[in-house]
Amino acid sequence: MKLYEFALAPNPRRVRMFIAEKGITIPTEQIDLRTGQNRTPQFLAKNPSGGLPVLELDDGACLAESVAICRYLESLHPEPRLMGTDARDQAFVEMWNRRMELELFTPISRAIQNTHPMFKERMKQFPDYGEAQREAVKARLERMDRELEGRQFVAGDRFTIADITAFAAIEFGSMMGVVKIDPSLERLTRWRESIASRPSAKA
Ligand SMILES: N[C@@H](CCC(=O)N[C@@H](CS)C(=O)NCC(=O)O)C(=O)O
Repeated sequence: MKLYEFALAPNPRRVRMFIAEKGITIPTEQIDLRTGQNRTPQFLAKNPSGGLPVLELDDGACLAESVAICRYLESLHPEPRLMGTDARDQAFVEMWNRRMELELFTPISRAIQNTHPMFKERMKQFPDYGEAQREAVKARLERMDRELEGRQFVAGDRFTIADITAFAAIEFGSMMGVVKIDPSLERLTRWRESIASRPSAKA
């Protein structure tokens, strides 16, 4: 197996964290998004969408989409369970992971893509839309602070893929100047510190 990824990008970071939490090792190859290495014919043959990460299996098949990769690794290496235990738990973890993807990761990405100078040359930007997404991120983080009342992690009392998704989004958003967590959001601050202290956060 080989993981194609890029150290600075948030989706590859999700998979790296997942792998680190599993305690497994998978060889990696860096694909530099800044120089368009993901748009070469060789890479598009692996993933026509051009996105990272991609997990190349031993038979040459290429699996894209971060959650699909995590799902596959969870099946191969079930412990620790990061995508839920029984049917009920798995469904709730998925619910939270999708919320973190759709309601946090996506608006953070949209805000960055539409306002950050780094994307100016790469795509048509709509700054007003970017600003609106920034506001949506702020509101979602405030809601997340309320959701964390009485629970240690996003999906309850166990660390799951939903924490990984939220953490990767928030750290990327902070690095790119779109996320700033107000210290008054104490539960969110506590959660973020606790995830940041996990060895997998260094992955
Ligand atoms: N839905 C995909 C998104 C993959 C994606 O968009 N990755 C970004 C990096 S975080 C990327 O490769 N962007 C470059 C591009 O699409 O050209 C996933 O979950 O893996």
